[in-house]
Amino acid sequence: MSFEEKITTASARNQSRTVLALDLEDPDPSRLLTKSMDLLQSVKDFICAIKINRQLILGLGLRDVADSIIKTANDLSLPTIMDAKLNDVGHTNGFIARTYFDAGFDAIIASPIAGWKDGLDRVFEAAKPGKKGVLLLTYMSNPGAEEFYSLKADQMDGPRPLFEILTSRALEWKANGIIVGATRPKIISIERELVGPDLPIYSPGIGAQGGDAKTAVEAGASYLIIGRAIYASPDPKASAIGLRVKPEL
Ligand code: O7M
Repeated sequence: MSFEEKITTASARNQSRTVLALDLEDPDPSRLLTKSMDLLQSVKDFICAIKINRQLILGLGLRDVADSIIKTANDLSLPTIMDAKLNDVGHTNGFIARTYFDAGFDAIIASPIAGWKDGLDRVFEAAKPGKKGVLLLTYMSNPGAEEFYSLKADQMDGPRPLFEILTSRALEWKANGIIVGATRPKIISIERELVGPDLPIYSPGIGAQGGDAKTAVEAGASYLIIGRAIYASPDPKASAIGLRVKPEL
């Protein structure tokens, strides 16, 4: 199954749009692993994918993440997304993407700012043979993101904000989804207009960063990336249930 088939199937099965951001921290690797696995078991029926970022890879090492978390995710039929935010020249982008895909990740996150030629081209090349996914960051959730993503740049048809240009590139390059902060529902709706109904929009920034799950979905988000509102809650399972926004039938 491709990444897209896996996430749509899990979303329908668990009636959830939640991508769990597994961002737990602990200086002791074995405690970090236990906490991560416990969390996963308690929310597995209420999420549709798992996002892992570099802080977990730094804490546990890629091999341990592959042997424990990715293996468990596969057993639970939940796809895994590596939040690498790739943004380098082609050969290192390609190496990093291949390494994560070989370890078992179903999708990877990259920043489109590096451009196509000898930049993102290698990430898309690495994704192709195994039906892996590439998700591109087009507008971040933090307040400082406005400094750059809203800057206007001259195009053939006049000045356009950077985030709109990045979104057009995501379509052109056939990305499997774009990432737009849930803290910016207006931007989500503009991007939804630009990409049409089919390209998934992933929205982080729910709860701890001030975004609201239902508002983001109403604005056009397809999936919600949620971390602290679940794992830092006194009852992660109840929070995962409470934050669940069901996919349309
Ligand atoms: O729900 P939180 O705030 O605890 O965590 C949000 C997660 O989403 C965390 O894993 C961040 O790395 C990620 N994220 C953002 O918070 N904002 C962004 O603009 C982009 C991301 C992200 O997932 O980028 C790929």
